[in-house]
Amino acid sequence: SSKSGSTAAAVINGGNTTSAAAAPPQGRKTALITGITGQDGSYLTEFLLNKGYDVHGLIRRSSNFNTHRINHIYIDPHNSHKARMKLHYADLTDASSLRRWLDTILPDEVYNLAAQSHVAVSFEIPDYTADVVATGALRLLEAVRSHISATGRTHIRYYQAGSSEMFGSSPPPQSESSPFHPRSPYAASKCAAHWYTVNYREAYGIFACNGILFNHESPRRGENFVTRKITRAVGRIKVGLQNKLFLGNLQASRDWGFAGDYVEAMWLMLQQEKPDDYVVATEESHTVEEFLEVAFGYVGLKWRDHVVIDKRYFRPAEVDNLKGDSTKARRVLGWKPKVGFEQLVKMMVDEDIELAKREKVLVDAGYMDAQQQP
Ligand code: NDP
Ligand code: GDR
Repeated sequence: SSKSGSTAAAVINGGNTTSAAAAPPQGRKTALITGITGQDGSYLTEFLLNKGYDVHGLIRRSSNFNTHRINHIYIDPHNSHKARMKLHYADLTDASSLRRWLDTILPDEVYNLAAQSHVAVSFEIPDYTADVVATGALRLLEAVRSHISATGRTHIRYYQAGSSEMFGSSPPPQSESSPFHPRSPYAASKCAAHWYTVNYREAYGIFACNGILFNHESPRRGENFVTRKITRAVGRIKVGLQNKLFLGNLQASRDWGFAGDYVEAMWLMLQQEKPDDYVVATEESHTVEEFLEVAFGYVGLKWRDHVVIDKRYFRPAEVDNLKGDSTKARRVLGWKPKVGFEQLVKMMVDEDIELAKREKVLVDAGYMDAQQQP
């Protein structure tokens, strides 16, 4: 891709180019990722570093360190000039920070992964969820548009993290042509972000793509999403740190894939000749109960001995059945998932057994309370 590099930065910064604005060696691409500290951000960063990209991530200020998912790839720039992943403070609720980092980093590709991504929590904080998920995407698109208009860097490409939640109560299988019927403030906000992205593509000719990704999980999944909540509990029950697992609706069905496979689809969308929207899914759906069967069964436990239904985990409106039709992504992008359902569950249980064993050492040594639950 063509890179205007430090010249454009010099114009925007009034001649004061910063070290971050220095153009990387010819031919190396630069990516900017929002939500780099999340599950997908960490896998996408590993993927892009392997492809030879320089990766810049926007992180938000937190009173606790929030970089645990990317610590293993972080190289302190004080120690090495070879660091190819760099982190900067910004927030999707702060438009000025988004524009400033675009102007400084001069990315070739922008991946908007940041979100208040918990569906149940979006009913508790609907206003904030809309601000980050819907208006946040708009702020970033607008920052990209004004950055392009100021610098002429028209080759820049944008990825929007869309969700199968947008289909909501639309009957399965859901494809790009299925209608959206969102069932939560989160899902409604993702629909807005989807249409903002389509609009900026049509109105300004920006290379902007929506990935409509079905659920994808991993050992790095947040601990209050149902899959990880289950596998964490399996690990802790197996080593004797926990006995009960409180859950909500076990009959909901989801199309669960592996996050490591899905980040490749994000990248592939931005490598096409034309920007477009794609459903990414395994095309297989399983209930929460089936997930429990496989996860507990794998280590010789019976889920019915441990699971207690707690009404607080039911949602005001539920999405009953998601099963994707990813024909288009398979045909156009040549993408397909590598990890199947059982393999995914076992991968997560294996890692969470190891984690629970480490916790057990701390509990036995008196450094941690056994009741301390994730
Ligand atoms: P996570 O919840 O693991 O990560 C979300 C990321 O967004 C974190 O890095 C978080 O930072 C960051 N973030 C939250 N609020 C803000 C804010 N105001 N400003 C800047 N950054 C913020 O999500 P996933 O990795 O699972 O998902 C990635 C994206 O894909 C999200 O947009 C999600 O909605 C969407 N998606 C996810 C699917 C899935 O199954 N995983 C399926 C379909 C779509 P911090 O670490 O500080 O909290
Ligand atoms: P989801 O994921 O809402 O599909 O959104 P989650 O794992 O939270 O819920 C899946 C299903 O499990 C049921 N469930 C429970 N869920 C949670 N979190 N905790 C429980 O105790 C529990 N008991 C039952 C839920 O009711 C639901 O039906 C995820 C997120 O990553 C979104 O950001 C993303 O857009 C979608 O996947 C695709």
